[in-house]
Amino acid sequence: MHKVAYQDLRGFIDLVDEAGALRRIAGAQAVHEIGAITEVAAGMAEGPALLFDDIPGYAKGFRVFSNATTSVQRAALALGFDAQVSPLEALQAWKTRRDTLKPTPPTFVDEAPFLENTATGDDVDIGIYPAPHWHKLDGGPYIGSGSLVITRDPDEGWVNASIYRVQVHGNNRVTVQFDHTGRHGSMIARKYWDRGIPCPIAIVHGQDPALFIAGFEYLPSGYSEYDFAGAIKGFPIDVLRGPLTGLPIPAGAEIVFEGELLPLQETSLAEGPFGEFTGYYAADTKPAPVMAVQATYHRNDPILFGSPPMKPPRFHFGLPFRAATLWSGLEQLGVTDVTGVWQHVSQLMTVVALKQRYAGHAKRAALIAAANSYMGRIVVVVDEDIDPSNLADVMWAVTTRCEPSESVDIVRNAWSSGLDPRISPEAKQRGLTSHSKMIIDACKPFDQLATYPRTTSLSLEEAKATEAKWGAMLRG
Ligand SMILES: Cc1cc2nc3c(=O)[nH]c(=O)nc-3n(C[C@H](O)[C@H](O)[C@H](O)COP(=O)(O)O)c2cc1C
Ligand SMILES: [Mn+2]
Repeated sequence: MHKVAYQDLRGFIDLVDEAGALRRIAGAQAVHEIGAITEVAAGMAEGPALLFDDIPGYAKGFRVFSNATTSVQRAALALGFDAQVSPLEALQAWKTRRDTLKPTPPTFVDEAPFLENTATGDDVDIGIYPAPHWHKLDGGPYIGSGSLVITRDPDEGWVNASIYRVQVHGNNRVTVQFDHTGRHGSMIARKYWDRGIPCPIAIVHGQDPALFIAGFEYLPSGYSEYDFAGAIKGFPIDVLRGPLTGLPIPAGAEIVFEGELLPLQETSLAEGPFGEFTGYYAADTKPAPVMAVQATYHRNDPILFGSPPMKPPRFHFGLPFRAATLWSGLEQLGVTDVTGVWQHVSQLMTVVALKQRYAGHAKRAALIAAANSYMGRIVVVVDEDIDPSNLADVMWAVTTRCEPSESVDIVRNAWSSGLDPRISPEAKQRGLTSHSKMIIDACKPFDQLATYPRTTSLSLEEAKATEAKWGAMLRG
């Protein structure tokens, strides 16, 4: 069975360090500076992961880790893949494995390092943790930008563990922000609130990247992210029953909050604004449910996991996991000969590569991709000689195989969201958060396949073979 080479976040950081991709930074301020450095590093080609220490105003050893999986290499490492394969090969390997993953339930254990430091009741002070102000206009410090929020369905008993942002509002108060009421965390909380009781909740600030990836996946209700993360790792996640809530908490967690998410109808705080993954602010503040933090736990010298949204193409994951899901979806719907799917600009542009078999094949794939591209305005289809992960190649196809007057379609009133900066405030007010999508058919016209001017370029296979034989010499 496929296994990853790390147990917990620290194990992953060690692997990143061994790969030469970790930078230790001392003295950066929690207000805007950690965020600024994270953004600049994420904008570099294969930019490094960052471990901040000696943060002014906080105890030495209380660290922040950012850009965990922002590079292709580290996203592949998180999945336990050979970092040497090409980005598209890594995504294809993930697609294939994801299709056959066996849910792997967690194992309960009795000890966890996070019990090294505990505080309850009046002793709770979340101000000891270096929660960054990530972007300049953010409404406050966010201790949770990539934190795992754990709740249990009161009727069915299954445990949800997903990523929702967490803003600090005081010594023992945070808010949890659900983008919409269909989030499992929101649906579960509402079941408690409808009975007039608060929802027991645990938040982990510092989990391993398998849990981070699982927490981002669209899983069906009832499918615990713990089981998915165990499947990614190839072995079960060790969990400890939370002393206060009884919720399963990853034993390898760095910082843990336990408490109650108070009924939104009774208590709320103004949440945000917070910089979004589009590179813009979406709204001013909105009322969000409040967690009363009743207990905190942390390992000695805890590491706060941070994954702020940043201006594209910077993204939480160097491999576009949702493109893999779309790729397998195309196959399941019977679209043959798809040679690759990728998303650029932080998921806002989707590219499908395929070998055309029949007239309309490319458009069939493009329409499915368009329908499933959340907030994405541009969908491009290219032939099989184009690597969809290579934006320069994709644009070469667009500029040499697409005739705009014939090859572009606009699909109106399609799936976007209130985060879309281009939708007018009036439309959003009316609940109209759809936009249009441009489909660019950058494939050679089907009836010209045999006669299209031949390319001067090496095929993908030839380029790969040449790289294998001569690459070391070229790199010097
Ligand atoms: C770094 C990061 C931050 C996120 N922040 C939020 C958030 O604040 N609110 C939200 O509803 N979804 C957020 N998401 C998206 C959800 O985690 C994602 O859609 C997940 O599949 C939801 O899980 P669920 O179906 O269990 O609710 C974030 C994802 C990532 C990777
Ligand atoms: Mn879920």
